[in-house]
Amino acid sequence: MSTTNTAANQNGPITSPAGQPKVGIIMGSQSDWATMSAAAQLLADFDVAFECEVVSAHRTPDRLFDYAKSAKDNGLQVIIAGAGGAAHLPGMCASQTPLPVFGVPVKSSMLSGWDSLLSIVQMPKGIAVGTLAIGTAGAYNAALLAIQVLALHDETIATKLDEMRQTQTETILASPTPGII
Ligand code: RP5
Repeated sequence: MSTTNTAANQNGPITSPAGQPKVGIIMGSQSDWATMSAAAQLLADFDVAFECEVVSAHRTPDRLFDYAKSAKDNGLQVIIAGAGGAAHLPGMCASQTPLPVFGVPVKSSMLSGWDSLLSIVQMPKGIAVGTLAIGTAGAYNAALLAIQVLALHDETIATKLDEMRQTQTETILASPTPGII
């Protein structure tokens, strides 16, 4: 399957850093990109190479199986899968790869993402999906977890992660009084 490491949304393209993609970001529809672009942006900010694909569990099942079965051999180390509604994508992907899969529930129009959350989080025992929060916070944190996994064996990423967390802490400590920035 051909993959891309540049994805575009209304805010412009997010281009992966050069090199072998380590993180695969898949989503069930183009409509999920508004949410999942938060994951791509954080990986780009951390200089972690990624690839992005629209892969639907129910509309393109063969494409999903091809992607998941070949992901490890293709050099990926983590997969982030976002979907909305009856969100089978993360679980079905996890069933076809030994790589860690982080699932992002996309906020749906009818049930505000409760459907997405419950269908991703309630994996029966035996196949694991790490489930994140609904929406862009979940997509961002999925990328953060992917970065934390990679940091176990990459000192450069680990150092950036430490710096990011330190900056976050200092930002709060610099303005601890509500309403006074
Ligand atoms: C799911 O159905 C996708 O993940 C998306 O969140 C939802 C709606 O898809 P579209 O109708 O916008 O293509 O498969």
